[in-house]
Amino acid sequence: MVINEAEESDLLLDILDIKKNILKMIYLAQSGHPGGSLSCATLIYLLYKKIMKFNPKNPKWDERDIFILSKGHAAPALYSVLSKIGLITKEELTTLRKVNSKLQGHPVKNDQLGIEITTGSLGMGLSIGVGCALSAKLDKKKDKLIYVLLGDGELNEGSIWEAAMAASHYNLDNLIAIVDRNGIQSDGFTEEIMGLEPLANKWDAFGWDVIEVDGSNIREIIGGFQKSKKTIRKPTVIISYLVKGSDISFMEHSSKYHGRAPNKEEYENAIKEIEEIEKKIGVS
Ligand SMILES: Cc1ncc(C[n+]2csc(CCOP(=O)(O)OP(=O)(O)O)c2C)c(N)n1
Repeated sequence: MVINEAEESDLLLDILDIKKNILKMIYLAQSGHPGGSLSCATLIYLLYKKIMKFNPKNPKWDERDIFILSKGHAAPALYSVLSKIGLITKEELTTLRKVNSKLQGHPVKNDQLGIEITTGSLGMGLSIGVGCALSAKLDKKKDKLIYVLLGDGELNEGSIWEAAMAASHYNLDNLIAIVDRNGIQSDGFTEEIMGLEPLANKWDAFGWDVIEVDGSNIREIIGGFQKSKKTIRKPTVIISYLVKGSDISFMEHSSKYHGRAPNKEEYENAIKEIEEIEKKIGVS
């Protein structure tokens, strides 16, 4: 699948719109996780828009691929993408974290909205993904793929590595883990808190096929996902190098906005920064 320049611009503009909604939701709620939502927005959107078998008109379609947001605190990114593809209304987005809202701070399974799995307690998603992948194999659903998005800080959880062992033991080539390698967790840099490097070698040693991509490059991400579909008898991990708080200068490369909502001035400045990028790409 080759994308031309016009399509690339359209995708970039969609992603910027998704980022504006992430900021708006968290600003209105005055609570949430902007940094890690902004870093992974591109990955989630490309999965739904270009990669996964998924029909927004029938989110319960039995043959669909499954997306599990293991780093559940990035729920605003998932909700904004689901809104972009028509499953969540813009009004609903403004209810983030409100009492009785379907859009809680971490995803709660909801078949109508396309939210596959309840997550938020880090370290669970890959084990759930192993279960879904095994189940698809048992059901002889050869083309059903399971995608699990993990944070790099989340890799501190021992259960991730138990699941990693199981996935290669069972030759789960229908399981694709994606690591949001933004290098920062709640309170600082991953390499200072619990070093992960050499991360690619670790996954390789656990029996996984490893693909590394520049997560700011749409073509590279799509290429990585396409390559992952060709892996045989092994699970695949895509380590995606990303920027925490990406596209907002004062949020980038910092843990300050890991779990802190922007105030009014910060919110307005963040939106202005995105509008500037939109102008450069050529939004009318
Ligand atoms: C089991 C568990 N422990 C602690 C937390 C609190 N927590 C939420 S986000 C986070 C840091 C996650 O870092 P990372 O995976 O790198 O996320 P990202 O930078 O991609 O947002 C922590 C410790 C949690 N949600 N679950």
